[in-house]
Amino acid sequence: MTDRPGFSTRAIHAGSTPDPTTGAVIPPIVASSTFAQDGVGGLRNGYEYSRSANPTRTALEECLTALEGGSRGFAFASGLAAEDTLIRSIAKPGAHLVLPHDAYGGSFRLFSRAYAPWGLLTDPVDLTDLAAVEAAIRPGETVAVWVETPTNPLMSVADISAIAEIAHALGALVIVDNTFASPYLQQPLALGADVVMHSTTKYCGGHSDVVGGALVTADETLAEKVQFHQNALGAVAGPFDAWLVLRGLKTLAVRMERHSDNAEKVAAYLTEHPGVSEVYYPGLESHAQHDVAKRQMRRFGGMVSFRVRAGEQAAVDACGRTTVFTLAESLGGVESLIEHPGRMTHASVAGTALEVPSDLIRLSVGLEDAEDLIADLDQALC
Ligand code: P1T
Repeated sequence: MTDRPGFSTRAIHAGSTPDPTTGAVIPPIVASSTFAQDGVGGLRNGYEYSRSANPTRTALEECLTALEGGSRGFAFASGLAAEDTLIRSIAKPGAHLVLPHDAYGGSFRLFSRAYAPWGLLTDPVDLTDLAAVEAAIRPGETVAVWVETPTNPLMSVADISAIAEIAHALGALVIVDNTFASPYLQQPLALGADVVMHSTTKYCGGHSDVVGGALVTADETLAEKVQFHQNALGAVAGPFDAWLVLRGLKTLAVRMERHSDNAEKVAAYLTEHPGVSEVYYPGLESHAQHDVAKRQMRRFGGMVSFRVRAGEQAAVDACGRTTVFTLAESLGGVESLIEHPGRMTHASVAGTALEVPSDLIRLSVGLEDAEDLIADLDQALC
């Protein structure tokens, strides 16, 4: 291999060297909860107990680290478990966090409600407004700016390097939820972020058959804190789940290219549709942060949101009429999904600053033939 192998070479080989005893090309699913010691404390390759470390999870963690270009990676039982572990690694009760005003509803619920007894303070801010980001950071109190870009479901794009510059000058870390872009389309650590977070349930896994999460840190100081908390809190990815995500990562680059091809076509179709009032896709020149997206993303991914002129009930009805798009929450799998964020994924933020428009529909554009996807939308949006 060259000194700096390309993305797909890393995705296929990092963490996956053939098994030394059997030659198995694919890392085995090591289901063992515990590991024999050669005398007390005589660990073999550092393995002691599977909450602390497990060989299948290590394979995934090494691959994630290589793909995000970080110092160390950590795999969790879900995206929210990764977020929870990270917050407890960097914050104390009473700490302050700047959040995107259109973040994933579950992240908002975690920070604003599950952490309520902790007194974690949160300020939802429009991260596309850099002056607002700067004004929201409280030096000495703000532990981090939580960036999600593109955001779920409104697809706004935050300028990661500009936010990193502002946050670091004021002593705050920058965390990027890279779930929508995936490591193939966007590399937050290279843009100055301190930690990348993923719901690996989505594009990393890629087949809607696993729930998982990940963190990749830029430096060792943070990595040690996360490692301590990963073991102390215990919300780790199980070996079979880790194996599924690792398998998914091997095809991430080709999948993201096809997701992007299809989503570009679907977004172009929707912009021409008379019943559609607005399309949110960073690849469109009309997108408010298209220039930032072009600078920091390789392509624009598979997520497209749009609003229908006829209002909430029309949006709900359209979601029930598709036959190729499946009506379901989640995203990032090979199959296309459609959902109504206001009543589904973002129902928990109704009545807050994060409430989404009621006439909004979100698409996770999959890998089917683009013509079939467009024909399906065409009959559903009648
Ligand atoms: O579901 P989980 O693996 O715990 O990940 C949470 C999460 C975090 N960040 C983003 C940007 C997400 O989209 C999610 C999960 N989102 C959905 C389930 C959804 O349908 O939007």
